[in-house]
Amino acid sequence: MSIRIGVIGCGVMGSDHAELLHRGVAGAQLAAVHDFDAERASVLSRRLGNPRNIESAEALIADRDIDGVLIAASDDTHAGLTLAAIAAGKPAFCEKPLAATLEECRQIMAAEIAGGRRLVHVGFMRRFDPGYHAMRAELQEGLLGRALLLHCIHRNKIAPDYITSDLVIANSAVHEMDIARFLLKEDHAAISVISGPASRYAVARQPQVIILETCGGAVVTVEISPDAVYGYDVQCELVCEDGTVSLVPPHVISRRYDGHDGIAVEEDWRTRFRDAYRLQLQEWIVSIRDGRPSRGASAWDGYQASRTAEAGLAALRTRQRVVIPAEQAPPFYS
Ligand code: ISE
Repeated sequence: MSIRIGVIGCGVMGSDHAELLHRGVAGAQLAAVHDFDAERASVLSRRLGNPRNIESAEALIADRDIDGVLIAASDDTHAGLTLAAIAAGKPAFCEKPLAATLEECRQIMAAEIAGGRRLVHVGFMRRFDPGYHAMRAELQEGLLGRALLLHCIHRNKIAPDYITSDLVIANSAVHEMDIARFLLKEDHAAISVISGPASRYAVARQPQVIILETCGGAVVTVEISPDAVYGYDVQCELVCEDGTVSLVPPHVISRRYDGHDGIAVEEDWRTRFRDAYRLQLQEWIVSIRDGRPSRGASAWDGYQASRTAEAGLAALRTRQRVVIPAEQAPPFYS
């Protein structure tokens, strides 16, 4: 029997997830959609096999014919909807960020713990990217020795107008904060941020260079350029005692055409991480079918990423190195 999913939020990310559930994920059924703009939900429903268009998010979560809830509505709704799914005893896939505040993240974890079941998956899709996966496995195998440094580059073509310097940290760099924890298996201990000059394409925000220090002593450098113009580009190199390992852009062809020889640069994260998004949803569906927690980012992971992002915002404002106090994961999450 298929796992029946209801998607809340039919914007760019919600539509992509809905489309994958409809066409690209085995064992899933796109059973319902909801958007505060009912017409937008109808258009999506018509395009994807006519799942029910349910009038409210609450009704969708409570619906007896929905097995799991995918939350891709605006960031400020994430906490309330995730808490409602937990209260209904249903698995919730929540797009990043888990919540708008750390207090809300804590409420979500408290609700999960009180219910005694891990129900929350946070949509940090890079954890399912085959490249990052292979890098982590390489480190685990131990051939390269201990990890010393991690260099991350994250460039958007041209970020949307609403992206401010704060959001460069909270919306974009948060992926690097999560993937660094995932690769190195160490929490962050401190963060520093230095702003570069604004590009002439977007004077209202600046590129940021971030330095993260991990609890184990590794150092992570992160460049976030929201307006790189030439395309979407994510790079990562892990420097270990005996060698390094890097991401290779996932392309199967190189083209010689019109005076150029090379591989195309992606437009945005939706194409660059297409496989990661699909594999992530596949794992979520299998976890629901098997009645176990998803192997993706947990509420604890979502909370840790948000803690580092919040410390990053303080570092951006004060131009000081900000210490992130150590917090032990509750046994429920280990
Ligand atoms: C966006 O919200 C994402 O999540 C993308 O993965 C990231 O690359 C982009 O910078 C963000 O704005």
